[in-house]
Amino acid sequence: MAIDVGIIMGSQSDWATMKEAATILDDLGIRYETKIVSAHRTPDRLWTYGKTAAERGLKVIIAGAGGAAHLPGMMASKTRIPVIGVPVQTRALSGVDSLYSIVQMPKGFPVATMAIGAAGAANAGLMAAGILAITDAALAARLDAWRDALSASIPEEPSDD
Ligand code: RP5
Repeated sequence: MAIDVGIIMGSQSDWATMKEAATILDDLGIRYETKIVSAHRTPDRLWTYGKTAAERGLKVIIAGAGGAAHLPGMMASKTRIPVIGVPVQTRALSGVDSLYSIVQMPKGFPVATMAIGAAGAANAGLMAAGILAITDAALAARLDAWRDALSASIPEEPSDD
């Protein structure tokens, strides 16, 4: 079976955050791979990944990085496959550095940038699901059910517990 989504990250230390995207894809039955691909430490790996992503059949790439977070943008420069960027929260600047590094792409090479940290990674999984659901009715039904379940879990009134 073909892999639809590539989850890539700049470092092993990003995995705790990027796992949130993987969990969503697991919940929705979406096939994915996970790779460490660093714009600065493994630039050749980045190049090869971007160059072969379309021919390998990937449909969406989720890219997370922190600090000088060039991975999502560089990947978007190398492949036409939609790239969803996740700014990983950093200790020094709380992830604002990551966010600014990812979001301010020049015209021509977009990155769909999520929120900083775990919520952004989970939303990246949901965004990938939404893109894939356009052409996959069964996935669309699973995604609708996931959204309905989340809505149903929200109480109507606050409690002291
Ligand atoms: C970035 O530098 C990575 O994406 C990571 O968020 C950050 C720190 O990496 P480590 O020093 O923890 O490997 O390239």
